Amino acid sequence: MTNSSGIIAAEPEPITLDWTKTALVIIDMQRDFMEPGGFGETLGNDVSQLARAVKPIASVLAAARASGMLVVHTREGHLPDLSDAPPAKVERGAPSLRIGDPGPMGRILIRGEAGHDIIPALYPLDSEIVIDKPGKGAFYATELGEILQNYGVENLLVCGVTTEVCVNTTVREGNDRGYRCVVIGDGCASYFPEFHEMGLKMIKAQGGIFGWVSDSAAILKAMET
Ligand code: C5J
Repeated sequence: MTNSSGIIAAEPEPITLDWTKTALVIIDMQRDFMEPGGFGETLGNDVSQLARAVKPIASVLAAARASGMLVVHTREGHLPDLSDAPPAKVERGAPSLRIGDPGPMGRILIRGEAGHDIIPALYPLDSEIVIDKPGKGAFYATELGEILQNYGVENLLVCGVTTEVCVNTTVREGNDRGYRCVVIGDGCASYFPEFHEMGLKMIKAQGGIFGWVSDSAAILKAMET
């Protein structure tokens, strides 16, 4: 282990990461998912379920900023003309408002609208990377892979919402691209607590088939040392 690395208590087993080759990836902590009146609520979800992830993420984000770790924020959303929103995504289900419809925080899940923005508690610094993604995975139709390659990143600390949708999809994409993905379990949340639980289990099962699962306290401890 070098001075720039740390051992993280994780499941299925501890993992040593070189911090200089690690990025913190915060998935979709947007008002559209976190607050009443946004995309998440239009689908019939109880958005208060997601609030529990904010403090753990804020603590790791503060440590990452203090240490100079690369920080990446993602936002799910679409262009105002919906040219990057497949009809199959827009038309499905029976939401109270559809993607692109006007809502209390602007047009639902549209880039540039208030609801599309990241919540104030986790707002990106100007120096941090913000990836706008049209899909659930952060690698699909974005520049994320190229940016991580340019920075020499090999490991991802992943957190955000929701556990079983955009966090899981991104971890699966990252795993297939060769990244060691360590999910910060208490820094993730779902509208469905049972999906959160199973979403984490799916990642760490079978010897860590998609990655590792840790928590904010363990990450902070490893970063201190
Ligand atoms: C969803 C996401 N749940 N960020 N998006 O539609 O997980």
